[in-house]
Amino acid sequence: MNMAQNIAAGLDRILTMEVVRVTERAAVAAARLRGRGDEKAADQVAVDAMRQELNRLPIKGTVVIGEGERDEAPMLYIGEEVGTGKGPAVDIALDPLEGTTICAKNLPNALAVIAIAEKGSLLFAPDVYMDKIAIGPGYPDSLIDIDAPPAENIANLAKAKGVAVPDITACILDRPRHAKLIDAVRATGAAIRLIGDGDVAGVIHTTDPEETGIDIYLGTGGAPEGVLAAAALRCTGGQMQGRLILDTPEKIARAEKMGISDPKRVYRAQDMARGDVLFAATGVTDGNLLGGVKFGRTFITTHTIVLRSSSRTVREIKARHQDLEKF
Ligand code: VTB
Repeated sequence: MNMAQNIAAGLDRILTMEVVRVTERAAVAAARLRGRGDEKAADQVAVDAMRQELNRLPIKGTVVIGEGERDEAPMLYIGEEVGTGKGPAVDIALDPLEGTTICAKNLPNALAVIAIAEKGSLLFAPDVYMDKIAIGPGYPDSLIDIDAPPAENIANLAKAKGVAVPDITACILDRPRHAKLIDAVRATGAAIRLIGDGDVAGVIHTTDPEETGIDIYLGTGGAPEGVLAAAALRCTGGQMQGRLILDTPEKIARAEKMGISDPKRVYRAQDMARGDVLFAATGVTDGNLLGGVKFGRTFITTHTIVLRSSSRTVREIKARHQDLEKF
């Protein structure tokens, strides 16, 4: 395939730049409510801001991972049509404020996040838990296995990285449900970074261990967040496996309605986000990869990462917004 065909086959390149405004705007809105202890308010302003900017994009977009079902989320609900309607038909996964509690407490790694993919290429994940494991790029395929004990995955990773097991750091959500997992990882001698929220960031951090200090992500978190993280990994490289936790007949039925026939299926990143994918995240609070929004006297700065799967380009955009009116 030559370059022109390659471009024609995927998403419009222009979108890579356009999409930055969407997460920037949501991040600025949420950042104004950092550290106020009000998760709901911060989320609400981020949703409003993201929706406004998204509706300016020249796309015929459908939200497939959003704020919830239509009856529970008034905006950016699953199935909502977004964009100007004039442009390519795309599916969208979004989280205007990933880490609402982090933002409310002003702790690291709250993000505004979006992934845009060709129509029909994102997993319709119900809002259930997903068991996840992820590592960064540059390792042999199938080095990790979601069904293997954590000790085995960590030993294999250490060997492939050429370091001792105690030099490996695993990122895990700090939840009582992870007590056994945490014990198992500690028994190996590896280090753990416990995070309060924000497992999209947690998974992405595995892709740049030198910068973030995180080699592997383990544990259960939201399934929608799993799809967003998978979209990012498709662009940066890295491996991820996820399995929906469908432990009640009600959840199995809900998943079935969304087209999931095998409740035990293990999804790799490339199964959750197929085809050409764009991913953007803007830091709301300061984090390991992205700086948070900074409010200056005469300008606002934002820090965004924009990724595209077909070219594997990783762009970091530090923007100085001087027209404060637009926010
Ligand atoms: C994670 C995390 C999110 O939900 O997916 C987590 O990334 C999982 O749910 O930031 P629990 O909080 O029930 O463990 C969040 O913490 C919030 O959406």
